[in-house]
Amino acid sequence: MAEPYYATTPIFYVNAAPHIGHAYTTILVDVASRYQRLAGRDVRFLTGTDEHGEKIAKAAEAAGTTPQAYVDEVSAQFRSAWDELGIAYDAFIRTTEPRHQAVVQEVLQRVYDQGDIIYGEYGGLYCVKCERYYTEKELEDGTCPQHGIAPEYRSEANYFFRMETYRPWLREQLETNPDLIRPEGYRNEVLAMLREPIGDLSISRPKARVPWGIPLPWDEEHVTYVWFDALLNYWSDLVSHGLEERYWPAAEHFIAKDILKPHGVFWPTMLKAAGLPLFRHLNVHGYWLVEDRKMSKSVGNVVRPLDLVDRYGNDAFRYFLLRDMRFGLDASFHELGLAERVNADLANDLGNLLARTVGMLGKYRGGVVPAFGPREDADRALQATFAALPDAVLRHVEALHYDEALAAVMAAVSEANRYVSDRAPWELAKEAARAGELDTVLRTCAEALYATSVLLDPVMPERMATLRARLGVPGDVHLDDAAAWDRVPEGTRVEAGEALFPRVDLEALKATMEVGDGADAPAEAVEAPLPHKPEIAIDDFAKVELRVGTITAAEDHPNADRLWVLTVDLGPETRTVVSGIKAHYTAEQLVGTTVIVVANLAPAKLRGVTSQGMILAAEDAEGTLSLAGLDRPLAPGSEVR
Ligand code: ME8
Repeated sequence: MAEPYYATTPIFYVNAAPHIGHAYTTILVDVASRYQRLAGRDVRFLTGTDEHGEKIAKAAEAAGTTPQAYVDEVSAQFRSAWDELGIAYDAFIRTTEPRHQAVVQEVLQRVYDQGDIIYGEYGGLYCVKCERYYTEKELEDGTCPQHGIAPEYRSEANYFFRMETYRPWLREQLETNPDLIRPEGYRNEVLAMLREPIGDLSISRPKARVPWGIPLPWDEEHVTYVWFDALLNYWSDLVSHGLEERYWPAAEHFIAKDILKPHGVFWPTMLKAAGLPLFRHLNVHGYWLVEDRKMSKSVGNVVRPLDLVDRYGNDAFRYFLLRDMRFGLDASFHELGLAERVNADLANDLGNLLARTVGMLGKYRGGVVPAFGPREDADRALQATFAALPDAVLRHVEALHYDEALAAVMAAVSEANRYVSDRAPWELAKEAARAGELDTVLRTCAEALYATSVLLDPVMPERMATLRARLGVPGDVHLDDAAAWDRVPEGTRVEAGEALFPRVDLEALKATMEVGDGADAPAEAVEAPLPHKPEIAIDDFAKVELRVGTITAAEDHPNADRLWVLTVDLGPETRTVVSGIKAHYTAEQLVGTTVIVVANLAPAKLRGVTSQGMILAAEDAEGTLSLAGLDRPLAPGSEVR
């Protein structure tokens, strides 16, 4: 039987519609699952929604509806967003489902019966958005590090899970199994948390205050809704289908760093107390930042995934997210970066290989794939590059290096493009005696494209299926097909068509961004980057001759009120420079001032007076002008370098 693989996303809170961060984790797990399916493993992919609690109840109240009606609606929004993003999950769990609640109650009772849940009074600083207490030390400037808001002091009689008891055990687990939490930086963070007492975990609230939760089986006056409810989803879904033995040992959790403590500390200790084995890995990624800030509704920088899908297509969007984030680190989202990535990798490199291959097959072989002719070293070298990729890609994916997996495939696509240029099939086509070689080149290109379509299938399932259909070989694929080099057999008819990934018009995009930046920039938006001119080489800059000058006279321009006609002493020479700074400087202010002059500017007539150079000045956003000068006196004519 195929080796099992069980991958999970966090279950998302239903107090807001999904944004690019939720989409990222879910796409990531979709891609991870699809690679494992492609490699023949027995995959189960679970996602879902976290529906209980105080903030959900408040959101429902604000929406003027009941909690149940509210969570039904928002949970459905998540599901339909995942459908649009091509997420092939196997199971979707909602914490309000009876099948989940039954498992939570069963586990709670077990842990309670063995004495690991106690009743007590607790006072502390509570962040309602995180639904947990914080220690003073965890706060940043007195605020919750996730939400930047001050937690409120709360004191309540609740039930507590005796988490502290399991601290030594958990440290030992992390030491003997260094891979359990990865990348390593997050494992170290958890180890640091475990150096000091972790306290006991509050797991219930009085029903009278917060009814929206799961009743404790031994005390109907209290409900659980916090982490004891949410984390158990990973287990309850399996139990409700009788699949726990098959999949639990292969559990791979994917989360972002915001919920590291609940997953790295609460969850393993809960599992231990419940007598259950640990998951296989906790995989922790960084944040998508928008213009270097965390996304938030109040800043107004929330990026909606479906808007981007509308503009760029789902597969291109998925590709970008995985290619441009290094797992574990934060990444900054910018739409221009997305557009540039789509153009460079997909429209240019991959699009070019497809257009060339189909074009040449049409032109030289009537659109029909030939058998291989004689093969040379160059043909074998390209085949060898692709043959190594299925293993390499799977290794990268299993090590969470998604960006490197995609970079490796795209490097092979670039190599295929270079191969076409080097083998110059258009030259081979001129000589009848080289028809066999031409066959080899055309067939090699078709196989390279097919292999690419398999290797990128988990990331871009829809477009890669279209690519295979264009090559005349639709149908299911396995990762090994990428190395087979015989999947586009002789006689297959290829089809030309529209570009798989249309090129994005970057200039038009930049123009809309400029308009957009002014019109809907949120009040606290970060400043736009400088509008840089195109980069120049040092040699270009060296062409500009800048010299120190002293203004010796400033006269009115005969034909223009806003211009001064300046006489500038450059040492051995005197120049006349017409300058538009009259609104900023009087003649008295100017005469005797040291300035920087562009000395080799071609002379130009300005309203009838010839100007022999230009003086440099800076202007700020408010329109205040300041002449560029020197911080100590130098002789006129000295060169500025
Ligand atoms: O915490 N960048 O739900 P949640 C990347 N219900 N990923 C991001 C992100 C960003 N800027 N913002 C959010 C909860 N995410 C609990 C989880 S699990 C048993 C209970 C993703 O709706 C990322 O996966 O706040 C993060 O961990 C998750 O959304 C938090 O989702």
